[in-house]
Amino acid sequence: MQLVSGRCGILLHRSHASAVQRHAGDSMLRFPAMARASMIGVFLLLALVAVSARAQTVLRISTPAVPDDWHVKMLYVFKDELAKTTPRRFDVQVHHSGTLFRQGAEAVAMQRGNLEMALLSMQDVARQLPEYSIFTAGYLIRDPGHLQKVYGGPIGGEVRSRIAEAMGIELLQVVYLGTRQLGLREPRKVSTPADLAGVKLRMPGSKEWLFLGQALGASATPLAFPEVYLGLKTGTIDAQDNPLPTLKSAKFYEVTKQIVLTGHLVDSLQLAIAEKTWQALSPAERAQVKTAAAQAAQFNDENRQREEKELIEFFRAQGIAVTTPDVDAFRKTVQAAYLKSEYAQKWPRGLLERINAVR
Ligand code: KDO
Repeated sequence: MQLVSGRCGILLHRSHASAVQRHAGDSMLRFPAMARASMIGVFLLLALVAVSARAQTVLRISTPAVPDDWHVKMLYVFKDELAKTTPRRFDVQVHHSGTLFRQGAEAVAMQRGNLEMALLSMQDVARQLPEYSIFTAGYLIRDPGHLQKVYGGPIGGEVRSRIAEAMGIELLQVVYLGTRQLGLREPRKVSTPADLAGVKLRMPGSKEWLFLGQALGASATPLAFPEVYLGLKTGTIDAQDNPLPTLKSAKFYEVTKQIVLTGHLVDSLQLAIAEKTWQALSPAERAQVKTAAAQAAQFNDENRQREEKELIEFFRAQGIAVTTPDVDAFRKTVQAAYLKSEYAQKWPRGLLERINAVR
């Protein structure tokens, strides 16, 4: 019985299927050609949307910089540029003020696959590759032009390859941060490093930074960037060091009475991307990302250098004393401190001379 009824079932099923096919064939013939074409068009469009939505790469960029900082504005230039050249391919998300990752935690976050992009300092790099503490040394890079030539030439190429290989982080583009000067909460005569004895000089919280503060003759105190304003206001610190555009954007000038133009570090950051994210891009996409990074850097560098010239007058107009110390005395003391430090022991042989020789 079962076998018979089963056969019946199959027969019924087959005849039903052919009826369905006939019906479908008939209605396809009756369906107007225009409507069919537009249905196919809609399907293709939906498929395209689905594919492009799946292929979109999220690029979260973390920085401690505040919204008014050229670095944050620059990241929007990067985002807009990519949106123009590769529409909908990337979802660039700018996370400023250290809200996504705190200052100094970005490199490890990228290495663990928790972050795609950041603005890294060479101090961050030196924590993992001590030989590159050379790039944290005071009075090494002479000016923004020297900085561009060092990173834009063979030295920069070697550094980027080594960092990509050893850290799994690709440095896309060097960006100027500015030339670091001292900002004091109370006026003081500062001519040579000896005049900074006992001054609680805030530095970012890593030993490479603290060493620079000590080399300047001060009593270096670690403090995170977001706490500097309050530190100056309340007197938990006596001074901080940053370039003039940062004094303006982070409003440190409101709690500063004197700026001492030591010019002790021509500072920069590196717009960096996690190797895993980088390798997942096609060669054409990588070129587009690099071009967007270069345009963002140009926007940043021009604005910062212009502001560095204009801001001295602005600060004076705010009643801040802007003084020039014996820069040669600072240079000699700081350079000597680095040369006899444990850092210099680890610098790649001949690199100091090569950097100095870049003209
Ligand atoms: C700072 O904390 O003083 C510093 O200037 C250090 C830089 O390496 C960089 O992190 C910078 O802060 C931030 O981007 C804020 O400008």
